Amino acid sequence: MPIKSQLAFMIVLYTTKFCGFCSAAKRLLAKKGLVFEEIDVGFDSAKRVEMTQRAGGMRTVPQIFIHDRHVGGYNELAALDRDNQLEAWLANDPAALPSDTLGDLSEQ
Ligand SMILES: N[C@@H](CCC(=O)N[C@@H](CS)C(=O)NCC(=O)O)C(=O)O
Repeated sequence: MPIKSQLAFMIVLYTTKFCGFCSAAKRLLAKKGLVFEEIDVGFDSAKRVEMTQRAGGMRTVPQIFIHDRHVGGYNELAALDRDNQLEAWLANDPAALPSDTLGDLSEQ
């Protein structure tokens, strides 16, 4: 079995190439030294359907998951970071606040 398929990634990002919000999300995670699995849905319609279903109908990229829990896009990830909730999500803390309750996400 390839090594990659034995790894369970804590953070999964569905992305496309040439996507500024995807680059911003990857930059934020990389700056924190966090590793993630990236699933490019640009030319993979099955993966795009999988993304949309997992993301509750959201179709924009990126769509981000931590421990299989839906974060949202870059704005929601940035809100988790800004409001010091990212660590709780990474620790899979049930008390972690839902990303859509944080701040005014439209101001990112
Ligand atoms: N608020 C979203 C914006 C994401 C977004 O607009 N992504 C663009 C690509 S960079 C996209 O998916 N555009 C296609 C569309 O809107 O259907 C986020 O923070 O991730």
